[in-house]
Amino acid sequence: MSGSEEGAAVPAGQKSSWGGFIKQLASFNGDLSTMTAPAWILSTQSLTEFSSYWAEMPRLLVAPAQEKDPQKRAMLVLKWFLSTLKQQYASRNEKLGSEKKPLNPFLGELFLGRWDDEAGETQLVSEQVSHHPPVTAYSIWNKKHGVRLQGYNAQKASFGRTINVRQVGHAILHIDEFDEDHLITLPSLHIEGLITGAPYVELNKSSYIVSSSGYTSRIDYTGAGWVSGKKNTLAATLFPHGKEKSKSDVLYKAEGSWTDHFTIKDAKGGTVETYNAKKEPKTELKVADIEQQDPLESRRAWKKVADAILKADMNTTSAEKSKIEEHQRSLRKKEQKDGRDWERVFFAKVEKLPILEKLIREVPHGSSEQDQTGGIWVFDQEKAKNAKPPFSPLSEELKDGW
Ligand code: HC3
Repeated sequence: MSGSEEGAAVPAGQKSSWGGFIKQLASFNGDLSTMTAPAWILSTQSLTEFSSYWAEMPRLLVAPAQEKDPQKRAMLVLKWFLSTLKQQYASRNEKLGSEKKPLNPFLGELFLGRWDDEAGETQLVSEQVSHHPPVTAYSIWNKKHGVRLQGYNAQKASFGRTINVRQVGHAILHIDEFDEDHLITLPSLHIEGLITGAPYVELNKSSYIVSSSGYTSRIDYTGAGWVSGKKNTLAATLFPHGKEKSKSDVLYKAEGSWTDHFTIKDAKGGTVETYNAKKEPKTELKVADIEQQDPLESRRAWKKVADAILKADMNTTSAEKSKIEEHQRSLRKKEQKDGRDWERVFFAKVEKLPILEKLIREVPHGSSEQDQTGGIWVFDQEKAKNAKPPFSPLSEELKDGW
């Protein structure tokens, strides 16, 4: 049987459920958290974990902090961003053979971890700050290098030929040494391989990185169905603010593949950076043992569901999922009765974020879209300082209030 045949990758005996899933997508309402998929395509990983994909190579995240020239710094931020794409959008495919359906985080779900390597300690806090719409916020920081990445995201999906996903939200990389911010917008994506039963992500359209030092990068994504004919193709240009249309103002160009390799060239065409996604070593994320985790921490909260998925025990999977959902419903009812809202552990909602408002103006048609993410979410130092143990392994560090 050829790999491109309808349902070729669907396990034996599951073809009709897969066919039913595809048919049901035609009436899909756009809220990915309400999508029900066949059991064999369920992932044991919740979306709160996905925030870690931003920093699996901490040395690339902190590299811009060592560069004195703002133009080169912006180029290194572009290089780091492009290096995260494979982890974000193709790593599950590589590990599991296809893109599975992640667990829908519950309100207040946490995912905490740390990377230790030559870049020092890089820490991660990810929190589900909204359930309707589903929004995940995160903060990733490396104190030694004075670098912090903060962001939040939601997804708006639609179904045409396939599942199309527009990401709402943004990330901001702050570099202390230069008091500089880089606003990062998030690419759109769609799911390929639905027909064969081996779904994978392709990126499309464009995303931007806008620096407070005056530079913008525009990244264009194309896939197999385009002129290039190649999967996961990227082409980026870096230019001074407002010069997107002027070819002579391009300072750097990046070209290649986000799952294979790309090069960055300067205005004279000289190669200044190369990156090979297949060779670049990753640092393993350290997460506390499940027994030491807080009940709100993702892997502890979902353990019974994840164990049942791994055993392909669908009755237990849905029974354990229902327990979580019912508990959440009763919490919401109680909050409503008491006239209070769920207290987020690490993040707070703000009305305005001046740096976002300022930098987003450089993005064509850009806006904060805060109506679609339940507000603008920022890491709250005070909340983090007071976060009760055992939000390990971060608790001591968080108390520093950095
Ligand atoms: C669309 C997606 C959920 C959202 C995932 C996001 C956008 C989350 C934020 C991360 O930073 C980046 C990211 C990567 C992958 C995105 C997922 C790919 C597939 C998943 C759908 C909900 C699953 C669709 C079901 C199925 C069976 C076709 O895989």
